[in-house]
Amino acid sequence: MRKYRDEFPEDFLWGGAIAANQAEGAWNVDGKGIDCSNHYRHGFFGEFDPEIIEGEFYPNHEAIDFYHRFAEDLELMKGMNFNCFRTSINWARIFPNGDDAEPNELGLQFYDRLIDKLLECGMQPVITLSHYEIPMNVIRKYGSFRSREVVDMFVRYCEVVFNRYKDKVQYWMTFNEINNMRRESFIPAAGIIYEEGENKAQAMYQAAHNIFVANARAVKRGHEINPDFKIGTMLSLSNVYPNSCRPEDVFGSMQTRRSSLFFGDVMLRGEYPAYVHRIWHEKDVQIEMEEGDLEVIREYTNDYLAFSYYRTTTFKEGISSTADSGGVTGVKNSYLEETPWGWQIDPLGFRYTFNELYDRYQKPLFCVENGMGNDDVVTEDKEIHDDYRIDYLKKHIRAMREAIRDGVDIMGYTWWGPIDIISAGTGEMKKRYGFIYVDRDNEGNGTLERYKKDSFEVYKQIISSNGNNL
Ligand code: BGP
Repeated sequence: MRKYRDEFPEDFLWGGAIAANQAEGAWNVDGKGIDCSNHYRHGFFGEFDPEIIEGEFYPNHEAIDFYHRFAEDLELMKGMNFNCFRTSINWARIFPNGDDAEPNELGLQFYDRLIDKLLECGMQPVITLSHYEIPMNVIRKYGSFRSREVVDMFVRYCEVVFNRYKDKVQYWMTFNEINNMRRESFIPAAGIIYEEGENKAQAMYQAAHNIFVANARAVKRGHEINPDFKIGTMLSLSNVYPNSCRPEDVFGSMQTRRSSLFFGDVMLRGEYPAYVHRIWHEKDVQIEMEEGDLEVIREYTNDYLAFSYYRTTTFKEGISSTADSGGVTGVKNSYLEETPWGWQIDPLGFRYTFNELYDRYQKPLFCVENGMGNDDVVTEDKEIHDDYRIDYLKKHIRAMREAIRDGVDIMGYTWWGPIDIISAGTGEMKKRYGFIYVDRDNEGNGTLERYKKDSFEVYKQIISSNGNNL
């Protein structure tokens, strides 16, 4: 029987998280294929350019040049005592077109160097296999995960990297924030571009089914390759409260939440939840399944749930919610303050979310994204006094400790964007999350030099004290 736990476990994973497409740059070097993220000038909530326009500025084509500067950057992370670091392998570096006969050796060599450097710095690599980086050819030629062939391509890509890094990487996650695929305009989540007049729910749920099969098959192959692998799934789970005690608000907020948790329900519990059948019935959705699909989904569930949590919002009946990279955007909560980008800060919501998820899944939880985007000011002495970030950080870590005391099994915490990177949602550089400042602006000007912010030392102290110095 588990006993009361007052503190963070000794083997708690502390670190930071980035994504290849928001940091690496080097978008077309060493044999890399073009991936969907390369087609955005103003982030994933801006316009998707079907063709890359010559002469236009695409922020992630160079990003912060992590591709060439990772060694220096990881030394800085080591200076904060990170014992883990989350990044993605960009699928298009390994299989530039998705359907190539052989993997791209130069792409693999880049990740060899990166992973070796992580290990040398004492950090466990935590690898996302698909973080908004689907090769464009997979989208154009196959319609992405609408097609079963893409399931095979994805599993093959996983096998290649699982085999290559089987003795170096233990922590994996398949798809970043895959629940975002339910949003029509959010192409990078699953690579689905809708056709005029088609039944979108049909296309979305079919692609989701194919992704569930891909996820389960990746878990299966991963565990065959190394039984010690921990392979999670990853969802965007900033939370939503009822706006009032009006029953319609309460019921509607549950339904909104379910539209996200649906993905976890299938991948962590191994079954389609009962409520989905009504949705399929009402939206005229018929899922094509192959023999054995349901068995593989049932048998190969994920080892843990990774998730992002930035904020909460509220649901009010009659007012339609929208979304951005932080999750659902409903009606503002009058009890909460917000960041300059309007994301409402809610540490108790973090504790609430941990409890909610553990009650539902009873699997280890890993918060792999939490943080605040801010427009930092650099003084003449190149100092950045980011008290607001320190405050956010401490309050969320305190809330996480309370969740541990509540009995929730939490594996680790990786702050989103420990070094400033390109914003996923807006493509801005100005929306900074880092403890490390990068000298680059929204138009791509700057020296790319790195400076420590005040928060750098604070996070270092927190990690050194295993979450006690708060
Ligand atoms: C999540 C993504 C990240 C990340 C984060 C913050 O949706 O997984 O890639 O960027 O949101 O969003 P933004 O960069 O838009 O502030």
